[in-house]
Amino acid sequence: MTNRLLSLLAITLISMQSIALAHFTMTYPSSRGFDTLKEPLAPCGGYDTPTAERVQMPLKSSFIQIDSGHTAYTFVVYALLKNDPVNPDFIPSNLVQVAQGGRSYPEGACLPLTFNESVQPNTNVTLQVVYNGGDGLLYQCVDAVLVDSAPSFDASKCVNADGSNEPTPSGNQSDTAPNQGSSLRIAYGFTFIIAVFISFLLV
Ligand SMILES: *[C@@H]1O[C@H](CO)[C@@H](O)[C@H](O)[C@H]1NC(C)=O
Ligand SMILES: *[C@@H]1O[C@H](CO)[C@@H](O)[C@H](O)[C@H]1NC(C)=O
Ligand SMILES: *[C@@H]1O[C@H](CO)[C@@H](O)[C@H](O)[C@H]1NC(C)=O
Ligand SMILES: [Cu+2]
Repeated sequence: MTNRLLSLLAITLISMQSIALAHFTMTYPSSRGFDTLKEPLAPCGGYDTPTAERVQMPLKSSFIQIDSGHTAYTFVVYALLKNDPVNPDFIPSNLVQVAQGGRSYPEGACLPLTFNESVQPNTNVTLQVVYNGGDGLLYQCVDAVLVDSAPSFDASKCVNADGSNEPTPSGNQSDTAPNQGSSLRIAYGFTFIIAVFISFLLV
């Protein structure tokens, strides 16, 4: 009976650990696809094929909304201006950085994108989010078309879980990130050690 209880506790702790490893999801617009285990695979988290239908995104005041499982992270968003990109196209010489920064709170975050003047309306673009929450680089992509007017694009989806309502310009806010990141990692590590210890007791 005690053993059952202990193993239940160990399983619970281990599954909590997996939830903590949920990394991040692209919530708006939806990414090509999400798979926790494949998210570390460049360039697009295991989803190598552009979607048949491209989502309309505005050239100005554009953004990507993500849901972060990590409390602290940095990110870079790249644009690849190509109609049917394949994996070898995702090389530095083809990628233009359209956002960069860091956040020190989990869950919803609005990542504003800045396209330069030379990008014309109706340009096909694949946006690649590269996210670093401290457990390796993670990738998500969305295939879009940049337009002057995007009535289907819902600006109200741009929400920051820390309550800040402005899409922070693509600045560098990573200053406070490292401390919180490491304390979070220590907490996860501690949970893991306890789980392993309980499992050991059962042997
Ligand atoms: C502007 O963006 C285009 C495509 O995104 C890129 O090819 C070009 O180098 C950029 N120009 C500048 C000045 O950054
Ligand atoms: C953009 O891609 C779509 C298919 O997703 C294609 O039909 C369209 O011709 C492309 N636009 C340009 C400007 O090449
Ligand atoms: C971000 O800010 C930190 C601290 O101010 C600085 O050391 C770092 O170079 C900046 N990174 C980028 C990419 O600008
Ligand atoms: Cu993670």
